[in-house]
Amino acid sequence: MSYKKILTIQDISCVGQCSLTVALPIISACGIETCVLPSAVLSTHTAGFSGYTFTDLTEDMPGIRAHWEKENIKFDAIYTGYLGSTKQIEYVKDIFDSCGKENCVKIVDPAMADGGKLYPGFNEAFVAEMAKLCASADYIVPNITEACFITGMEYKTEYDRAYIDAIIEKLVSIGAKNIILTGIGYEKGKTGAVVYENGEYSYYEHDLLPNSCHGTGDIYASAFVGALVRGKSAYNAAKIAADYTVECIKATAEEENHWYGAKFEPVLSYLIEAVNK
Ligand code: PXL
Repeated sequence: MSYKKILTIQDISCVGQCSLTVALPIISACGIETCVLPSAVLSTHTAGFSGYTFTDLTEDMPGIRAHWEKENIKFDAIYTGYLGSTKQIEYVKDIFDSCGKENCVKIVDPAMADGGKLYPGFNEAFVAEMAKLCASADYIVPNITEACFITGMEYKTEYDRAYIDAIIEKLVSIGAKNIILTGIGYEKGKTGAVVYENGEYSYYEHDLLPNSCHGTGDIYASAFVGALVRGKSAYNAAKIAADYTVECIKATAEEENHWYGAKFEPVLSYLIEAVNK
């Protein structure tokens, strides 16, 4: 097995099982050296807690990038998640341009919205910059809400294949290359991911569990990145990530009040086995 080194750029929510506290253990479990660049430090995530602290680390980013350049530190892949400011997206583009090895794979999860709404603190200017970042990535992992904000399409909770195909086409027209559109269900009780890779569509469907929990988007994206960087196709990586996320949600359902995140740790062995197959 070739040993790969990835950089992931997203916030540290000290409590809340999301972003870096999820990406670091999950990608490491996939057997990949995982380097981090925290975009911000929050006491908790912003979905359901109130009064959280937020320290923006945007201005640390150019110095960190310059130091890595001086040390000739380069990555096989770069994966971005929740970013703290519009300016930060510009700095991430500089990192894409100067910190990747040849053929570095860039994956962007435009983590900024869910359930038809932007997360607190984001606005249209942020969405516009994020759309540009998506255009410079090799793979993007939006949920349907994020895809609608990026493309300007109407957000719907009930839809058909033509609507989803139109979203994918619009994403491609703004420069997206390979797309994993998550949370797509065409039938009651089902959900799944539409995978658009090298111009071909595929769809992985699975059961929609009755309990949803916060943070599953980050778990999904991190597991997808881990499997992809371990050499799986986008479809197989999307399938592994979906099956693992389902295991996490099932594990979380065992306790009534675990609302702020998903219990991804007790089922990590499931993911490790899948990526090593
Ligand atoms: O799970 C995405 C995410 C990441 N980081 C922070 C968040 C959220 C979603 O609410 O608030 C700080």
